[in-house]
Amino acid sequence: MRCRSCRGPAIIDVRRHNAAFCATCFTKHCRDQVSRTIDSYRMIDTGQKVLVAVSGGKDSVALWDILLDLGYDVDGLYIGLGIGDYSDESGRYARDYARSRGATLVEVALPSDYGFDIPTGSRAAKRAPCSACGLSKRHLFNKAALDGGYDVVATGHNLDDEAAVLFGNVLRWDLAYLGRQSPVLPGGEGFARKVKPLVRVGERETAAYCVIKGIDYIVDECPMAAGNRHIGYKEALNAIEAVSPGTKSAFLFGFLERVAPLVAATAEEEREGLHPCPECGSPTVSDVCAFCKLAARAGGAA
Ligand code: Q46
Ligand code: ZN
Repeated sequence: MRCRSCRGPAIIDVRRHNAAFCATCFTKHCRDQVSRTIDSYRMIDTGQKVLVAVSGGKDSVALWDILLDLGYDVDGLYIGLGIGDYSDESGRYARDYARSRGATLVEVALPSDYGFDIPTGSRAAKRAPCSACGLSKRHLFNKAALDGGYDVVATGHNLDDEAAVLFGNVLRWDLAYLGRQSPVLPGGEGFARKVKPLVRVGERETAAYCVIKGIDYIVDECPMAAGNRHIGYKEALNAIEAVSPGTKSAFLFGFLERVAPLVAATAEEEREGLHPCPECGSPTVSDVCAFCKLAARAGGAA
């Protein structure tokens, strides 16, 4: 196996690109994929401040690393979700990485800042843990970005994540979610722009990137992920990808190019019904926003 770029001995193959790379050319390839994604979706304008949501996992630390190497003005944001040892450990990885690069890590903790954690919140609100967690993270990413004067929030969603989300939305023909599925969600009244610069990079590649660059990350899965539908969708897509490399990427990018423009109007309509939450000021379509409702049910305070 020879490196596609320098013809030296390769250490990793990327079957969907029908290519193999040596360590140096592979990290460059990852950076190039991210740079190309940022440019083609106009994710970050010159001089803009970026806040990258860092969980301590491979995707988010790899993204932070790549954005720093590309020269962006980027700080990290770690959210303590109060998921026992998993949260303690993941926070440590995020802090260690920040220290290793002399980078700034903004921290927010649900238990100490809002008086509840994800296990309690999900039980109190009778929501699946990942649903309570997802809505809390969205709220807190946005709030941290607005409070800190950041223009853009970047998350580490990779190709496998986005293809699995798309697969789930298609299986249910959920047009509202399909309309919102984009690598870039525009900013606006009460919203920071949200971007996913890793959509062209696969999960196996972010792991390899971290290993090659000597970046430590939390390997354990979140204990609350068990039974999560998302995992089943990923496995189904992996089975297809194994026999037909490139399918995952064709599925996602075919949707983004050809179908997303047709369903975008559904998301637009939703945005028009937004007004500030009377409790916290975040944009919402209901009387009180989902995060404030969750915090109230869990006995905390937004
Ligand atoms: S942290 Fe939260 Fe994930 Fe854990 S509870 Fe689910 S959504 S699995 S990325
Ligand atoms: Zn609110």
